[in-house]
Amino acid sequence: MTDLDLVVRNATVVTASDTIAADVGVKDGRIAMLGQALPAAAEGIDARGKYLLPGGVDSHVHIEQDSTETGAWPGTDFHSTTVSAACGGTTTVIPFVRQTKGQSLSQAVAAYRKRPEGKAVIDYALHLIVTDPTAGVLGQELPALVEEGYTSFKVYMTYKSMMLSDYQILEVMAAARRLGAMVMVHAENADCITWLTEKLLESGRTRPKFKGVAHQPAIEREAAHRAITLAEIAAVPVLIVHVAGGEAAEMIRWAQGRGLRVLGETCPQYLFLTESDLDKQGLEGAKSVCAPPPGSEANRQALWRAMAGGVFQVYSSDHAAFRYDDPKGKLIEGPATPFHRITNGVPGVETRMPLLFSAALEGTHLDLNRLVAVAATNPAKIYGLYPRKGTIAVGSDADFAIWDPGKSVTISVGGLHDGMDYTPYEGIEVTGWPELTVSRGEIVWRDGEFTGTPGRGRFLPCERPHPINESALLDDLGVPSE
Ligand code: DUC
Ligand code: ZN
Repeated sequence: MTDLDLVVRNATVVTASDTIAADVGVKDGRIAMLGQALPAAAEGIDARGKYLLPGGVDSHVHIEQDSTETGAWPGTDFHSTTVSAACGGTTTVIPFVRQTKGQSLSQAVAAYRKRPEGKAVIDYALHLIVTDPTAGVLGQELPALVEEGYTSFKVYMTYKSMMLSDYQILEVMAAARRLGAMVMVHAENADCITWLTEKLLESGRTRPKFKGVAHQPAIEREAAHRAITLAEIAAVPVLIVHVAGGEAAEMIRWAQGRGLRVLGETCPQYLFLTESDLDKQGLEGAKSVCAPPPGSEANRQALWRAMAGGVFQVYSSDHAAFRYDDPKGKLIEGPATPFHRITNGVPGVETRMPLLFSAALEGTHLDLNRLVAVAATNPAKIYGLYPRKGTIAVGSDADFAIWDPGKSVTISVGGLHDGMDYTPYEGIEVTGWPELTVSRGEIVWRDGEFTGTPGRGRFLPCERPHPINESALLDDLGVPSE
């Protein structure tokens, strides 16, 4: 008789650093043993010929959040999105609490915290979107919220209802520095987008493909460089989210080369889609409209090189799922919707890991260890969830997926679980798919069946990601002490 609840035998266990043949023993929701020939357990699984990876940490997802631009409402909720995540090998998601201008951030948190209740099937943490950095928010609310486990602040450089001035971004960054929180930046130049959009519309260019012109790579490049500069001045680490352009990636590489703590995140829509997806028949291109949008094939190759070269630390889905055939979805003005009124965002929480797993098996730009790093371990570290989440180690939560590298799947909306009416990855063939997902020791997805109960997912308070030694940072930047 043993006290293990679950043992997975003969797996090829992949972490961010190692690939080992091992058994994994689970007790009370945590990994209790790693080794060879582990004792029997209440349940045993043979994973010979399969990979066992940490459950993915998708650190950029939008759930039950309207579009500030079009007012669209997602076609999915906390239940369908987290089921979908688990079926794709992800066991932690980090959505956003968004403050509206004039609103108390703490009230926004209290209201949003109700949304996952009774619905989430995997664990979740929350980022804060700061749209109104008043003295009260900076001086009282953020310090209290950091103590409660909300340790990452996102700011926008675009979108009228959310964007901050450079001055305000510096204020948020300074607060993050004082509090040891992480700053995430959506980097696009708002005025450039507005000006180009006006010119395009004046000349009758309204089709989805013009989204790519209105958000051309220089717009992200300029803003990424500005965000890096602001973070340098505020002496704080910064993460540039959803990097779409090779040019912005160059800015990040440049900053990293100077020793600045600048991190980069990219997403499947930029590694697997291009501007040709925006230019499909009729309004089909709307299915790939997001901001920033996917770019040229040469741009896509540049992003893969940046992934191979270590520029990106995080690979997230930026899942923002608005239905195509729905008056409250992508095409808010129906068949006549011009590109700038198409709701931004693509679904991708379930396909994120399989797309990159397949690429990692090919091995051209990354291997499975690097996949684990960017899709699980790094986000867990950056957002203060490590080592509880993001790795396979004794004491960590038993969050993992068993991947069958022999399984070929043609991605199709019918095979996904997010409740959406399309996937932008329709028809892409991938090798490998999770056949089983375990969340805190419980099998929630096995052989095509989801078995987790709604509401079992728990809120994860985050630790401070980067305890910052302010004087050391200033020394790094060459600031004299007197
Ligand atoms: N862009 C955003 O800024 N947010 C959600 C979706 C998107 O495409
Ligand atoms: Zn986003």
